[in-house]
Amino acid sequence: MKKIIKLSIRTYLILITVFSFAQENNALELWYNEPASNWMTEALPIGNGYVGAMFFGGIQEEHIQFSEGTLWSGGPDSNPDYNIGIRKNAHSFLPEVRKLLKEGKSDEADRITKSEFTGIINTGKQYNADFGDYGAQQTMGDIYVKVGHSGEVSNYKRSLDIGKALGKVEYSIDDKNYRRTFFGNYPSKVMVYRFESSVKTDYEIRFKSPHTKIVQNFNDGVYAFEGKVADNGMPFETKIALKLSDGKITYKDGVIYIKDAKDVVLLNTSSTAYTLTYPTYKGNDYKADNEKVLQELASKSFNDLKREHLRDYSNLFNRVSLNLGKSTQPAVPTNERLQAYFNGSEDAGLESLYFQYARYLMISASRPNSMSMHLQGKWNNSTNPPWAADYHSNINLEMIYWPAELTNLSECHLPFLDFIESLVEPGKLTAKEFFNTRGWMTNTMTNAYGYTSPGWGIPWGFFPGGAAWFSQHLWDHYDFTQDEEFLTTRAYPVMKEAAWFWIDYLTKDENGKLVSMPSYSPEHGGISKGASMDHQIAWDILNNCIKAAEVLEIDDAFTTKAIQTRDAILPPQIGSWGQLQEWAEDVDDPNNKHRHISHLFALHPGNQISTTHTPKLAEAARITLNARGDSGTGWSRAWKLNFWARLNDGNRAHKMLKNLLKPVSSTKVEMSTAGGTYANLLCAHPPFQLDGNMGGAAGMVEMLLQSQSGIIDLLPALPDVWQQGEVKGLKARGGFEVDIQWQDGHVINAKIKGKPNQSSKLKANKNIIKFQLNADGIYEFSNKN
Ligand code: FUC
Repeated sequence: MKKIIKLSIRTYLILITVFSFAQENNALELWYNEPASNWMTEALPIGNGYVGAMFFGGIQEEHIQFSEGTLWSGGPDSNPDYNIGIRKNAHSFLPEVRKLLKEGKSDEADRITKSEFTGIINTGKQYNADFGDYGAQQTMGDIYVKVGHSGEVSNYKRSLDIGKALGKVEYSIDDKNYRRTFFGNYPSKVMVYRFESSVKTDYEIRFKSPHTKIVQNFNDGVYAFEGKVADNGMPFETKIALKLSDGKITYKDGVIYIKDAKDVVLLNTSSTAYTLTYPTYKGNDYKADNEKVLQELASKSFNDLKREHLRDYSNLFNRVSLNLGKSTQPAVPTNERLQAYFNGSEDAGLESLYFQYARYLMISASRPNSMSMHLQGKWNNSTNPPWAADYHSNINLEMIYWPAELTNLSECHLPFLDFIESLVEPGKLTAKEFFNTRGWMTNTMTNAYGYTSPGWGIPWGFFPGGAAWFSQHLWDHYDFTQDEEFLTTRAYPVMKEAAWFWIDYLTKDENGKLVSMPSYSPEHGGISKGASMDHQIAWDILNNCIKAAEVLEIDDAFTTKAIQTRDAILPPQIGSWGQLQEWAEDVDDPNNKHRHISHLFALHPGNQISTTHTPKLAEAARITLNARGDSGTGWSRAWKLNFWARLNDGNRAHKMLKNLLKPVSSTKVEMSTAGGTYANLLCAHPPFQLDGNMGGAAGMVEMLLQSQSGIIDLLPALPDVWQQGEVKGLKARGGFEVDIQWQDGHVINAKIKGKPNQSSKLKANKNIIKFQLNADGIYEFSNKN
């Protein structure tokens, strides 16, 4: 009796939902009226930190693809000679190349450097265009759920509520209603997929994996697949535990058959033998992991898991809210909304949805003890994804983590910070053997197996700035959290080693200035004697080490050396057409539209150039940005948005946001101007790369709040279209949390939270104000002050 009542209430609720979508105005929802037909552009991402999954919402068959972040091909077990790409004494050519560069013979220097690095892949073997032993991030597999129903479908809706991190598929067939609910639960380490129907329904469930099968079985309602990656034997296991309200389960030849069930829940847990430990990178007891997860799940119902998930998710997500004013919020599917926005309809609601989506993606893909996000976050459906879905250090990985501290998701930064630490040991070998220096370094491409060499793909594989740029994130984590323990035990030691590399690598030019030689401005130009980005990155790491030493009250020989070196680095140069020079030589082409604008690092994410302290350099940066134009790949548009915000040009930054939100459907690799956003709001390089989503959100913060110069600057780059609005919970350096409310482009109220009695400066409506937090750690600014 009780059960019948419950079911009819549920049916009633389903009906209400089904008939109310058209009017529903959930500001934090992506929704569509068709199933996804393309993984990259339309399927919707969910995740539990460890696993990233995409669901399609097919009516006759649901397709859920998933990947676990630690599953990689390549590495030491793919080849017994694997030694993370280190070639002994590979630096012997450096003196000759330096001499040639000093003599101005850059063509010859370019030829020698390229030929010395070419052909050095992990094993010292010939460069292998198929990635060789470098490896790639791997999909784990796909779950297909066939639903036994037929008839005409009405009221179809596929949605993702990013306020709750719940994916949904709802539709009716005749008078029968169907609903699926999908989410990733981080505390219980499980992916949850529920299929409900108002009538008894049959299902067929299959798991498919591109990897080698070791064992597949079904016991006590739990399906298990144990497999391994072909080239390195990396084992993994995925388990699907079934919980049914009613009905009957049978299993045959890899297929689970369910008969007559109204409520079916799949609990999917996955683990691999990978560990983030150089040099072996394995040893995790993946089966014990899964067993433990399932044991703990035994006593939890779907509702328990959902409650636990909502508590965990809201704790992070609800820290920040954003309202950009005037929102038309048209009741059309998100793909149409994106198109309408691009065609010119004002939709501040879409902009804040895009901002919060980045936070959703980060919470779903980067949680303590999970693997660092890669080029696609945690979402990868391939064994051979674009750029191996690896860790690129010359913009991409850093950009992927830009919003972590800014948007109050400090914990989500940790997987990247762990990853950085894991690169120090192999990175020391690379520094020693390739560049004859102390310290650690890493080049353009890095993988899960400590690959830090310059040899994979020349010349673009060569980028000595990787480690120092990564280390900026360690400093930032301290700067935003004020966690001194972290600074002492984790950040500073790694930062210092990254700085040592630069102290040794920089050499004097003919004027006695320190330059990077040989150097290569990311993916642009030839080998040179002074890529500005290198100088700016070296300046940044040394400067951060000096600041860290001040905090920690360390004043040793290293600090002295760091100060001397920082101050002798060739500073950013202004060239003949007023531009900021990309190289030590004044050779920039004003017609060049290259996507990388590496030499503006000092403006963002660096802090060496600003409109207030170095207005001439800021002006040169502006000239460079104008010359490079407002197009580019996805991430390139996002970076330009951040640059314009740092130049205090809100309207131009907003224009870049619009350009980033250009609807794109192509999934092919395009290197110059085809960037934008897919229907599922993932960033299109193209193909899909998460950097643009994250860089876009970070840029929106830079428009509303900046703190890099020691002042909490409110609304530093507010565009005309955001005349009123409110943001709550953003973070500023110094450990402050900031709420801002504005009207007619002016700050009306602001609230700053931090440690009791902490003091700092704030800039609001062009005035700089010194403030001190009260005994409760609060300071309130109001326009009347
Ligand atoms: C860098 C960029 C490319 C792409 C790749 C993953 O090489 O230059 O545009 O984003 O990373």
